[in-house]
Amino acid sequence: MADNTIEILKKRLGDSGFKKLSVIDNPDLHAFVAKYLEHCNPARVFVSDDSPEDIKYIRESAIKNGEEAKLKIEGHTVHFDNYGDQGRDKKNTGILIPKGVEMGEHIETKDRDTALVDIMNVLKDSMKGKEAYVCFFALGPAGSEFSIPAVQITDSSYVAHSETILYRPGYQAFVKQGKKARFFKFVHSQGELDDRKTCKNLDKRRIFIDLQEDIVYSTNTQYGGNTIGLKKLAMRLAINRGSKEGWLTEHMLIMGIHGPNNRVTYVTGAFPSLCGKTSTAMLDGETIVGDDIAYLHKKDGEVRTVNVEKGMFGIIQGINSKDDPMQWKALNSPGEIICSNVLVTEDKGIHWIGKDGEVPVKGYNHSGEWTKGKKDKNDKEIKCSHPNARFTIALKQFDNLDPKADDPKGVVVGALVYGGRDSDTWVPVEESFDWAHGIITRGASLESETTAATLGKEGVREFNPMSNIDFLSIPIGKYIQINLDFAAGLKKNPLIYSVNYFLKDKDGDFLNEKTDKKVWYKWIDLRVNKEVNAINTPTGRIPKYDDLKKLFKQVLNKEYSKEEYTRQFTIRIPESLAKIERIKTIYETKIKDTPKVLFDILEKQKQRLLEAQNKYGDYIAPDKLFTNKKGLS
Ligand code: OXD
Ligand code: MN
Repeated sequence: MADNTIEILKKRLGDSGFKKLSVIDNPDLHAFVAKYLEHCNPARVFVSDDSPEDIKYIRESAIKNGEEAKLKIEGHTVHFDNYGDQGRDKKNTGILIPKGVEMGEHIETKDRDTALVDIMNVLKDSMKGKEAYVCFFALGPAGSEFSIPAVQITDSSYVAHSETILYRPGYQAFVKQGKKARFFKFVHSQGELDDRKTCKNLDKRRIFIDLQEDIVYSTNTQYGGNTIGLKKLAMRLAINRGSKEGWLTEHMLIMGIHGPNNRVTYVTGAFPSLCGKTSTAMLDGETIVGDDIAYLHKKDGEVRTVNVEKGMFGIIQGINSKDDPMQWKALNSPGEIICSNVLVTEDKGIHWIGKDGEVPVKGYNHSGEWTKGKKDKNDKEIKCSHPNARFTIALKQFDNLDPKADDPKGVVVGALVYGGRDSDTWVPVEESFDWAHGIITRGASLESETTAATLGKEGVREFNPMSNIDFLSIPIGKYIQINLDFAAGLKKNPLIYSVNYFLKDKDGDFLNEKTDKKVWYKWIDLRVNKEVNAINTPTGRIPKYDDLKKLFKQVLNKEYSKEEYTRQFTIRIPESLAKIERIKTIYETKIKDTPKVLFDILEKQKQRLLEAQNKYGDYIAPDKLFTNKKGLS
């Protein structure tokens, strides 16, 4: 350790903290911690070595500091973010880039030199009078080649507490790896707090990602998506690192589908927010490995994946006893859970939009004291909870945790799934012809319709390739090329699917029940294991009626009629052609580095659709395509 680093650390950390940090033989780490503690100037510093006492200290500090309050159920606490700080702040989140580097118009960037001066100004003395926490985590399972060590400095006990639930401990990995650790670094300060312990200066929010130093800065915000460094902030660093090393960081769930004879087929799934990602990962009868972020590596000709996290920062809106039995059970049982931006009632119970039972008439929520019908200063009704209210919970609290969730080797990926909110184009489930076709026509063409809950106007299609657009730290064209190249050298490519849980009929009614998705995944398992044929369509391969009829009976004990099948799986030519045009235009006009193959694959799909339209008309029932064995793959 350099002399002045030792001096600063001794002064800032006290004996116990200094000892914990000195055990790690990594001068870069020491210099980083010293630099930001000196600059942010907290009154005290707590260094966690992941011992049960240290974790307990962090948890209790959150209550003592008033960032969390205890709820009626043992182990449950509530946290509030200031009004208007309940979501990812896209505008003030930026990748820092040196002059001359371009990321393209979909990626928010800031000039690196200017932003670093700015952030250092905002961070100066930002922790004054407060305690800072220095915590170590691993992004990925212990002892795994996939895993990346990470250090977080924060003055928020809520952030530190959340991370102990969501991420695996990392202190031992730092000790073991010493100088060799290639770690990510996070500095967060909530800045000044009001008397509700929420951020006072939201106008000074900054979330800056410095790819050059692998550091993310976050200030004047508390919402988890902006502050929990290891979540979406680390994702940007990891996408960038993976792009140089030949592996992928994806916004994907990982789940085990349980097929015949105790077989388990692992699939990953990418869905934009509020499109059924967590409910898919939590399908009953299947097992969960992760619900949000996956690292994918190639190993011995196979694709393997791990969950970067060990917990869930789940959306609580809509969780009810019928549709989400496992989450419902956890939310009603003792155990460690942080609920954020929900309604707290007088008896310290909680309520949220879509919970079973009557909405209480009053309580306390993200807007302060709340009564039914309360309006904000824009005359907008404030619901009992925020639509993006969350709960933070360790996956081990669920009965459906997959036994391989912590396997350092990861799990073998049988299929990748892409899904968005799409009322009129994609059929409920469809297989791509091959890897490149899947990456381009599913992943790179992913769109999702906005919901009333999240944005002003409902039903507007947003382009969101791989559901990763908000987290990219490399230009989109390059990202797509890396996805395409990923299949090189594989012995067996995972299959690629699209799913659509939101298809509607002409009257605007959903064509599927929420639970139907169980069947789509069982069919995917059968396909990956080559146990059923599928019908070739111009856009991919769809299930045969007889196979689905059997699965609906087996899985849901439901009689699935031919009429339902035909309505759901009709190929919609005008809508499919319109989608190709929309996607092509975006890549042609807005993305400078689009790989040429994207246009070739879309053009071929267009030609197949036009040919089919000529032959069969605008709407093609599956039966027309499946008249003999020739239509099968
Ligand atoms: C999340 C998100 O919080 O994608 O996972 O917004
Ligand atoms: Mn997410």
